[in-house]
Amino acid sequence: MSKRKAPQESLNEGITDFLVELANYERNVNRAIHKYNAYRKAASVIAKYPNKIKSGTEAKKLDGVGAKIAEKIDEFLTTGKLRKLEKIRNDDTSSSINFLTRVTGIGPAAARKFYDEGIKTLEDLKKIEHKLNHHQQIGLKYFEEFEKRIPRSEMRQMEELILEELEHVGPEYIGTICGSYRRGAESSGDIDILLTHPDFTSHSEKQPRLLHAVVEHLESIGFITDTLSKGDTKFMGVCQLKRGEEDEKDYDHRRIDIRLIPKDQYYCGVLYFTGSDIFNKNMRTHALEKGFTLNEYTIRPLGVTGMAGEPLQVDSEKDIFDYIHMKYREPKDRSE
Ligand code: DCT
Ligand code: MG
Repeated sequence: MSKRKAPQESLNEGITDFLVELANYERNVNRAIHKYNAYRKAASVIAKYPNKIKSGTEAKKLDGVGAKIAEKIDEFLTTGKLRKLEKIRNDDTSSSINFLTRVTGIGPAAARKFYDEGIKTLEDLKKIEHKLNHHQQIGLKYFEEFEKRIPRSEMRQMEELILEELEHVGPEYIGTICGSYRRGAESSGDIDILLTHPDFTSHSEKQPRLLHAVVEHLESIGFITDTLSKGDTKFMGVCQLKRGEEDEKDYDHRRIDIRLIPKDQYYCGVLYFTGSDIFNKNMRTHALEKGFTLNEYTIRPLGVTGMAGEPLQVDSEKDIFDYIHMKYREPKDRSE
């Protein structure tokens, strides 16, 4: 999961920017995930709105924009700023905690703890490096590089390399680069790869070798440079493209997640990890309305008592849309 979302370009950029800033504040400082979701949702519907918003009342007609957000939009449109945000930006606690959470491995709770210990800046973190866990140390080491979004052209090169190397590890592997890249984004925050293999299903034994063989191979060719965590089905780490002869400088280190998914759950996984997160939420809600429960693993019918039944067979993403009577949406049309 990437930390820095691409700014949403739209006619109403001023509004969507302040909503995203408020969202991050609620998540990182107050740990109020519902408020975070509400601001993100409002930002996302406003980003898609084709007109320049002239008042809170106009914005309030959109699904996901309530009275309180409408009020803030009015304040922003009339004064050009938001007192709440000015306060947050000037508040030492909020700005420090918000900053610390930009380091991968530091979540809202750890950020609060560091802040309480007087650790507020990158320099402070460097001084107590020995007290950080391995994940946080790597986050610190590559802080500047991880802040940069990955251009689509570089994502394409990595996709080509990964899929080719996968073939070398075993011709039966199936791999998909999901996340914002699959949705066609011009830049991505990280690389989200899903893998499956016909030998691995939800009924078979665990097969960590299937994942580890791929990781070890990508390490051996120097593509994977660091490991943040490595489990039976999920690898989190760092990768870097090798500089070619025509390249003027080295490529940046990038965050990479690789997940091994049972074959029968692959398309639920691909759907989920393609996102966006807001699209997923809306699709889950739609599924519930149609009497199904959908998550990153399975889609199951809900009985009259609300109990979930056995997982339905899924052989493509489209199968999932079909079950819940939703018109198929190409990845590029899944921003919400
Ligand atoms: N996801 C989700 N809910 C979350 C987090 C993630 O449904 N709370 C899914 C949807 C996207 C996918 O996982 C990958 O997550 P990210 O990498 O955070 O999102 P992204 O769309 O790939 O964006 P970015 O370009 O910033 O990586
Ligand atoms: Mg991503």
